[in-house]
Amino acid sequence: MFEKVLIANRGEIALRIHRACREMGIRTVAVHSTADAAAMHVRLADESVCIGPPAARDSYLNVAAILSAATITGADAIHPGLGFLAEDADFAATVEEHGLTFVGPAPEHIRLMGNKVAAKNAVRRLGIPTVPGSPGGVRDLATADAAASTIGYPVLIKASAGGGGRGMKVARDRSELAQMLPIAQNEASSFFGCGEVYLERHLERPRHIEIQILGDGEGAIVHLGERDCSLQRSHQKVLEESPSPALNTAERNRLGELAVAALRELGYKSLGTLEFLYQDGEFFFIEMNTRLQVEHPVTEMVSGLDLVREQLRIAAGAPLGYRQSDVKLCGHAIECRINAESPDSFAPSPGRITDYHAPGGLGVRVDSALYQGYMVPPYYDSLVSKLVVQGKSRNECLMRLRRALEEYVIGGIETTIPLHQRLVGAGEFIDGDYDIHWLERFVRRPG
Ligand code: MV4
Repeated sequence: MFEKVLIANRGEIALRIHRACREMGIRTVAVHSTADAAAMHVRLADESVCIGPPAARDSYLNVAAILSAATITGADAIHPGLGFLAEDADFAATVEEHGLTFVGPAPEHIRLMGNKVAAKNAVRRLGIPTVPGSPGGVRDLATADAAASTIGYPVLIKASAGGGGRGMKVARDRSELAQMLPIAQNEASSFFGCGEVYLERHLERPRHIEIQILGDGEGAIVHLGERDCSLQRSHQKVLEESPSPALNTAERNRLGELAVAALRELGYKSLGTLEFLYQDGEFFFIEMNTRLQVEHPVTEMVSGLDLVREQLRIAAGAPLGYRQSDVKLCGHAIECRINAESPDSFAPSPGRITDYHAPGGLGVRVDSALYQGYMVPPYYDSLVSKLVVQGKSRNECLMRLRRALEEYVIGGIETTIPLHQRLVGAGEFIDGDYDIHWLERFVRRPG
């Protein structure tokens, strides 16, 4: 096992990784920007190195500074966390070239899944249903319109190097396609540094269901059930749950078995998530994430596995050590993402935490790097806490979640706790009756 791991991240996820390392007897190195000198991940780590000024490009994305920090502290592995460098195949390769271990998949798998067209074609060949779309990138209107006619309008124009929904455009007919294609191409090059776009049939009201995979790259690979991530606004997930209220055991097993077979064939190593749109009883693959995800705790709560420990074990060359039949998914878990934002306008609300009291009790988990007196900096993602609740049934989970949300005190800044309090009382949410568009309308309803 590693002796020392450098955590190339910040906030709650850096703390989460630190905790797994601690339990495994691994020493930790925190890296931080000047804005994060007093952050909890820095305070708890065995060692810390300041890697630059507040702007992420100069600190958490500064590859040279991070590698220097790893070298001077004698770390033997780098955990990238999520966001920042977690899905940068070049970074993963550079880490390995420096004789360090990258805690994550092989660089070639990160690279493959980073190109959305290549990813779709690869998984389709491995037996996974994908959204009908153009066979490759589309450059000009003639190619695009021919593809759209085969697919059937409305179509969605997506960036090949994209993901997360930025720059997507809907076209309902040829004239909208003519109008939107150049806009989408321009946005793709400015957002992602690659102007290639592709087309997909636009699914109008799907759910977003993703399946968690864990493999050792040597043939041992399991799925850990799904997460329903349909509750989002502006392409930011707000609440995730497992299992999905929309799936039955047969559907879950079918999807899990397809995903496992495909990734075994690929020789996939480490954690990974296959994202699907689910509509009218059918699954369509859209993208794969090759990293630990924000919402991993809901899977941990139903599976009983520590996903970061598993990631570290596998990166260190250990075999998975269990089979699908050993994986037992129990009960129900829900995660509420708590952001430092106005619950009404969603305007960022950085500032000093004046009061802090986290909920506790049976089945309640809080992943947060907040503490009383901490200053939430304005430079980064506004996620400040994840409240994760588990119960034997979805109803028990909801009862516990309402109670935990009532107990949670975060004073001095605005947070989205009041939005979650409203959400857990909404009839459609209680019934599990929602798609990817439902929350956008709900947040505009008068409270
Ligand atoms: C789609 C779609 C409808 N049809 N693809 C948005 C994020 C990116 N990962 C994929 N996204 C979508 N792709 C087809 N063919 C609708 C979305 C989408 C969405 C997906 C998941 C969760 C929330 C969403 C919100 C708006 C649009």
